[in-house]
Amino acid sequence: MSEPPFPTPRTRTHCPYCALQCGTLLHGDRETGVRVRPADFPVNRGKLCQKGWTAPDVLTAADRLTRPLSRGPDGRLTGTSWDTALDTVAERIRALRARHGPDTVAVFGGGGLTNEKAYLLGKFARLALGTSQIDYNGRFCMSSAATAGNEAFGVDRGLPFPVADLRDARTVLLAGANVAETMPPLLQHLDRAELIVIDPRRTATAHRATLHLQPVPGTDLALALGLLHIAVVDGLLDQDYIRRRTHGFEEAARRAMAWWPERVESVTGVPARDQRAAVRLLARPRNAYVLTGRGVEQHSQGTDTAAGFINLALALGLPGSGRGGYGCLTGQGNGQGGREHGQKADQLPGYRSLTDPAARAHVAGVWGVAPDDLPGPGRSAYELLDALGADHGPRALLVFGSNPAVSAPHAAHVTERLASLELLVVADFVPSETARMADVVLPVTQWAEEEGTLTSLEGRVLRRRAVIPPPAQARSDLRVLRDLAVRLGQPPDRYPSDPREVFEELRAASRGGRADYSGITYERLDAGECLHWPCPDTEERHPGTPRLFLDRFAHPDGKARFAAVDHRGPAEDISSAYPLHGTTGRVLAHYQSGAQTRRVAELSAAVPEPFIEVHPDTAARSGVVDRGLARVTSPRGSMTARVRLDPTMRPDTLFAPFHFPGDGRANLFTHPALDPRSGMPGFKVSAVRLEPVSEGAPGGRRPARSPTASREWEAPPPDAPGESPGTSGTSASTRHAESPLPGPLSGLLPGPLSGLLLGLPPGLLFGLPPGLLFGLPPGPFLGPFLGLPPGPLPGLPPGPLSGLLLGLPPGPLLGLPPGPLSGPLPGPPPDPLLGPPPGPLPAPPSGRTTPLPAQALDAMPEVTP
Ligand SMILES: Nc1nc2c(c(=O)[nH]1)N[C@H]1C(S)=C(S)[C@@H](COP(=O)(O)OP(=O)(O)OC[C@H]3O[C@@H](n4cnc5c(=O)[nH]c(N)nc54)[C@H](O)[C@@H]3O)O[C@H]1N2
Ligand SMILES: Nc1nc2c(c(=O)[nH]1)N[C@H]1C(S)=C(S)[C@@H](COP(=O)(O)OP(=O)(O)OC[C@H]3O[C@@H](n4cnc5c(=O)[nH]c(N)nc54)[C@H](O)[C@@H]3O)O[C@H]1N2
Ligand code: SF4
Ligand SMILES: [Mo]
Repeated sequence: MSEPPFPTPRTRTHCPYCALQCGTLLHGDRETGVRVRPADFPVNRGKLCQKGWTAPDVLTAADRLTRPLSRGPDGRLTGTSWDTALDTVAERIRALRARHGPDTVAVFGGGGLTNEKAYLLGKFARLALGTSQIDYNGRFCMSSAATAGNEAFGVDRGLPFPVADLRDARTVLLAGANVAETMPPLLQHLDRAELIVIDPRRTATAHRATLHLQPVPGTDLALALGLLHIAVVDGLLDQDYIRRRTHGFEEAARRAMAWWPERVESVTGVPARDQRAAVRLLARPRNAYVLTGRGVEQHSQGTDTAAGFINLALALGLPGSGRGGYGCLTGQGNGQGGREHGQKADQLPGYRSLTDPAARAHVAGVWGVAPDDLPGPGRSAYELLDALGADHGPRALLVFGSNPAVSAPHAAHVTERLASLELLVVADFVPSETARMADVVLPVTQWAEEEGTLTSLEGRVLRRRAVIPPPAQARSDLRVLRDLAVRLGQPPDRYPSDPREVFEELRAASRGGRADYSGITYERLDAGECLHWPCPDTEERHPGTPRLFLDRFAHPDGKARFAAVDHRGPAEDISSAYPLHGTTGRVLAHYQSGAQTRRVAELSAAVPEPFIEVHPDTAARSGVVDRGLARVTSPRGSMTARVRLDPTMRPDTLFAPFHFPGDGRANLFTHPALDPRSGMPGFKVSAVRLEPVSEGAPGGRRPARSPTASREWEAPPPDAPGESPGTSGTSASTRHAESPLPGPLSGLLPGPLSGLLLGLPPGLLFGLPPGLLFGLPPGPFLGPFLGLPPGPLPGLPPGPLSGLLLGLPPGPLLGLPPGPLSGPLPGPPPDPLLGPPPGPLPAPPSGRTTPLPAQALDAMPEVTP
């Protein structure tokens, strides 16, 4: 790999975090620190969110991994040399394989890896390890929408149109997406449209909406069916489009006929009049977009739910019309490219299927092996984690780019499975909770220290560029894979460690596949070309495909497919023992498992600890108080965190972010029930109860130790002498599990919003005694209504409940700016609707100076190494 320029002028690259991949300009060096500016890139147009601004802080995290670590016979992780670390890993892999066969070694990848890394990881697993056991965290993220998209359109590209097209939308339906916190710069493209937001919580995004539908978690499919029902009955279909461009409408519509608005209201709690209003807003302009996020997808019926929303979009004639469409908001930095190049259990590069003989032959040809040398499909992510250390499951796991000890569902079980492994290897740049459990930890380079490509949520391939050299001992993931492969007897030239060389190979491997990158080169990208896949290598330079489906869908007959779906509800319903719906998601300040953002002072100060967001009445009924410690318990386990009261919450629902470790892990209560077709876990709904925890109680003050914990994590001093761990290995029993990080429950107040609300008796807000709303057992809200004809409903219809919530005037409480919860954008918020930031802007992070005016940005020379 060519040396990155050092010190550099300004280097044009992209934010390391989410799939929006905001354009940034970096400059600086290791001594003075890296500074970031937003670039005038089409998706972010000169804006960054709080995470983007502070991303350089992770480069210099105090506990950055700077040398390989290996667990010695005493159970401690200590510094070692690369040779020793890699020799140890290779030797133990060989020994395990000799005893148990190739599938005993598993690989877990991530949607944050560059295209080059994701590609090489898949190749490494299939050839160097010969294992079928590879999957990645995108299974937790994109798999349901991807499955639904492939079935409907014949191809899955999150947004089949550029983000900037949204500016011309008149209506945008955001189903289960909180973009104001998860992709704030995207809001700039939505400020002209009327927004419909479907979310059980009144999020910062819902605040901006013309219409907020606030369903019971896990009932979105019923809602989607209901919206289709209304479109049919009210004559709002695009009949001509349905006839010309689709198949399967009749069957889909037949099922929707059973979902009349009042029945939908009884199941979802969304008033019939709001359902009608939503369809009218969507159908009226014929320039509307239906976008789904994790809120509707992360369910055990997530694929069908995404399909339900695609059905609605098709019925209104939107996808491929050039003036509207359907899209899924892909999440991770390379969530799109990460699902195309072969780190998924059933997949080969170019979005090819591992079971398709022609695909196997093509990729085997590029790799110089026989098709039969490629293993078949393996387990999906949770199934893989669940099988670790079990009788027929893998005994070794290599993790690249994920922190499943925090982010996987049923986390206590997953942690136990990780602890039962004979060999756990984690490549990371920070000591994540998963890395702390490893036998060998490999320190790798970060975004601003490496070259590569990522594919953003709009299918555009982007260049990541190095601005500073990595710490002396850190190696790129590509180099690590190559070094390991060679030790496992592979020819070195099969594993190039130069990203450009890997990309050249990826081009060939993807040629002719659904995600065809063969016409894309580093040269074209570096020249500033805007290239969306598919971009085949044609004689005349192919311009890429910003908009898919304009003439035809990707099925052989060119037509889209309606899906025949029906609502079945979540895997687990509420009961008297677990009377609340527990849902999970994100806050602006933190990213995913928090491994990176919890290490950034500004972000950590914004949201220092986990919390449980709940309606004041629900809190009162549960005996918990604002800022008090409470426990959320499901049949799987409990998380502990402080309570935040929020009168806009559904009283039957609580919310917890999943960004925190230890006892504050929301995933201690989540359900591992998987969508049968995508393997997506139902992160977004579990049956739970809420209870107070006394401050002195075990687990009350600090996160409880995991049962397998044996030792504290002890970061070896960076210059500690290397210590040979030997190759005898450590038995699983001496490996420690995740050790507590400082601070999750350190007694800091959860934030200004709850403080503001504190002290208001619940009655004041709603003028109703809690009993009136809650005295009823949870049953009548759901089951009994299914299948009832429209008309007077027995028991208490949920209408009034949701009506009350939705009908609340946006008074002082609802009108509160989302800032305190979500953290302000640097600079004025993009829309006055959001209100001014709550106070002075947080101090800029160490490496950042005052943003430059836009003209200064234009003047910055671009560096293309
Ligand atoms: N700040 C921040 N931004 C991120 C990330 C991050 O970790 N932090 N991660 C990135 C990644 S990988 C992803 S996948 C995206 C995710 O982006 P989003 O999908 O926007 O994020 P979530 O907060 O997981 O879920 C969105 C909303 O779903 C709602 N929800 C919960 N249950 C239900 C339900 O049953 N039905 C409906 N309709 N809604 C429900 C939640 O209340 C939440 O507001 O964000 C990306 N951007
Ligand atoms: N309860 C609940 N759980 C959830 C979700 C939810 O909404 N609710 N959302 C799910 C979703 S959508 C997602 S995407 C997952 C994400 O959850 P995780 O897979 O845990 O994602 P991260 O926290 O981003 O973990 C990435 C890890 O890899 C490291 N890393 C980053 N880049 C690289 C790289 O290039 N190379 C290497 N070797 N390491 C790298 C980071 O430092 C970090 O430790 O969480 C899922 N879990
Ligand atoms: S929205 Fe924030 S996290 Fe996502 S790419 Fe932009 S700056 Fe980064
Ligand atoms: Mo995600």
